Amino acid sequence: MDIIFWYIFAGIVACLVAATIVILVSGHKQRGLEAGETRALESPEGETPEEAQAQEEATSGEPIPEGASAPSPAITPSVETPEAPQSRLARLRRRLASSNNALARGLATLLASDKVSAQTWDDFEAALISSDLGAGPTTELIANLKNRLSIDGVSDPVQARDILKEELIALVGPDMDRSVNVTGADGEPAVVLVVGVNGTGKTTTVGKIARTLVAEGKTVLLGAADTFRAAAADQLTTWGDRIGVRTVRGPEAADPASVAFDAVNTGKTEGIDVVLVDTAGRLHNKTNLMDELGKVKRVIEKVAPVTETLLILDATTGQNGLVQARVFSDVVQITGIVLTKLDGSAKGGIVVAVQRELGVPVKYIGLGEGADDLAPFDAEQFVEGLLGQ
Ligand SMILES: Nc1nc2c(ncn2[C@@H]2O[C@H](COP(=O)(O)OP(=O)(O)OP(=O)(O)O)[C@@H](O)[C@H]2O)c(=O)[nH]1
Ligand SMILES: [Mg+2]
Repeated sequence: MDIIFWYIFAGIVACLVAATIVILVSGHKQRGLEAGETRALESPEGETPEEAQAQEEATSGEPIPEGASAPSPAITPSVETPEAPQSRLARLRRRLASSNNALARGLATLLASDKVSAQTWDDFEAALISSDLGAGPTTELIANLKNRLSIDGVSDPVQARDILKEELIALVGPDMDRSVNVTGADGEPAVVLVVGVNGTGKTTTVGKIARTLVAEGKTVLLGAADTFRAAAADQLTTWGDRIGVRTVRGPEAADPASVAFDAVNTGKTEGIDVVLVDTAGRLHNKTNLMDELGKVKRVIEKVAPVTETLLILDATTGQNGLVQARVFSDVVQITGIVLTKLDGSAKGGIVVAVQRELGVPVKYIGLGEGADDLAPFDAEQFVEGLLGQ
């Protein structure tokens, strides 16, 4: 009798355990199915749920715990909206008048003097020279100022400041054509080639220019023709990804000319407006590297003309930059200059010096490491920035 009771009891317990297992397993499957469906809805075409989860983790910065249900279907925007280029210099120009700015200091001393003596002029001249303005423009500016201040008999500091401002703007060249040619011929993309020595800010500038173009509603493609370091293509791709712009890249140590060719060719096939080509930093006195750069440009032009060749100069290198500028200009005809790092210890006079050296305008200035800290150059706003206005 006892044995029969225990048999029945064991049977009931076994049934209960089996039922519990069945319920648990089917509940788990159901949750997995729901999560999979939600991800499939949110994933772009062709993306696997695993890729989608990896992307979600990358976007949120937090891993999704295993087995947790999918987040609400609200789509988080992963693509940034860059700042419109027109407003940038107004926002950034205060960064020009740093305490290291010899030009601003010299002007302040001149304006603060009750009586402008020969010594004051000498000091001012020294300040202009040490602001990287260069000897020629310095002599010119001093002569014009002496002339105008004495002829007009100016003693009012506000009026004197206005005269200085006018003369500086004239030196910087308010009438130079600073437009960046980003319009390709019919059916061809515009091609912007970016060159310069190591570490001047080429890749960063390509990323920043891409943002200004996207803000203007243009379609953009990046070409990672710096195949020297694997990390260079990754760096560029990161800039592009932030604004939904694709990067064409080749295998490590690939021929940079062939990557540039592929990028421009892809741009042409896909009807892209502008292809921006980043190149490896190279010392201007390394002949083989400079030849390689010449080849990059020639090979691109088998597909479409290069509409803009921008030399990226680190403004903090001062007069040394001028030597680089000359050599680069000989190899690939430079059509515009980008002066980066003008927010640091750079001296604003370099703008005038480099334009005189190459006869080519400064088209953009870099004023910080932020993604939108690149501004189209404007002579008047630049001088106002130098004067701390
Ligand atoms: N403060 C400041 N830093 C800048 C500016 N532009 C670039 N940089 C910084 O300069 C450093 C070098 O920038 P990259 O863009 O990598 O320079 P690169 O010319 O591509 O370097 P290579 O490819 O190695 O020749 C980075 O730390 C940038 O953030 C600028 O306008 N202001
Ligand atoms: Mg680079």
